[in-house]
Amino acid sequence: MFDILNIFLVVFDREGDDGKFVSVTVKATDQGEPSLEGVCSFTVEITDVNDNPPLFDRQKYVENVKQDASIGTNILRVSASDEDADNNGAIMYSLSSPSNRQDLEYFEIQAESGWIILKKPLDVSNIYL
Ligand SMILES: [Ca+2]
Ligand SMILES: [Ca+2]
Repeated sequence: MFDILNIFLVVFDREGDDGKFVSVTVKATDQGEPSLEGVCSFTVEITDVNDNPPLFDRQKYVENVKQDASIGTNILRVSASDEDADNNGAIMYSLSSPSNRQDLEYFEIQAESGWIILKKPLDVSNIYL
């Protein structure tokens, strides 16, 4: 005689309350009178999927830079974190400016550290107000 096997479908959240490991106890019960039982347990390690985007510690960074700042000046450092593991949580920084591509000419960013560095002199004579 077989018991009906109930299967519960759950979605594990590795970065949430579930944690990296899930442990379950299995119980075997005989049909004797009185019935006896034995138990064992098994543990499943939840491997990571890339379900978290990098999050910056701020929505917007603002920094003052002197007009005569020299090329190579460290302007500011951005920082993002990602809860996923290994490559899923490894962050590379890059710059983009969809609205004004010329702005990109002034700066470069170190892909791993997040430091933004002055690449071209800031020439106020090019700024028309
Ligand atoms: Ca994940
Ligand atoms: Ca991620």
